[in-house]
Amino acid sequence: MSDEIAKAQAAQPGGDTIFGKIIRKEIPAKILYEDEQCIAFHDVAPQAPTHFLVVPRKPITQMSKTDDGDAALLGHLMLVAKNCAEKEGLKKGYRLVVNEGPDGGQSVYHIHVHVLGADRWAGPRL
Ligand code: TR5
Repeated sequence: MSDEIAKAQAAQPGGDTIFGKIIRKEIPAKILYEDEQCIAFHDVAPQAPTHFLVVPRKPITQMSKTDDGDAALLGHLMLVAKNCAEKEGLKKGYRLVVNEGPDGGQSVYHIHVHVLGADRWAGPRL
């Protein structure tokens, strides 16, 4: 089993996460952008030449726990992802990914949008 899959299978929802510590500036991160609703920072283990995360300050654990009241926040995360991708110079495109639960490969239970640019696997996909 790959390290990433093992981490995802072992991860448990609930409690504070490493992203809470980054949001509170208790541990460092390469921050690209922040506002009153969210923060964007580079992934510590990039899966593409450009790989950053957009994370809401609200500690929603995962996509399956969102509801209609989160619609504006979720939309905001997407727009911040787009704006940061432009600032990072991803002119030829990028992927936005949200992993959900053990089978979705989620390892950190604080919802986040991955932004992957200049992905060597980019191309037609589902
Ligand atoms: O697997 P999911 O979708 O939950 O994504 C979690 C992501 O968080 C992975 O891509 C990790 O590489 C990333 N991650 C994990 C840590 C971390 C991080 N990104 C930035 N800074 C991090 N720190 C300081 N510590 C981590 N454990």
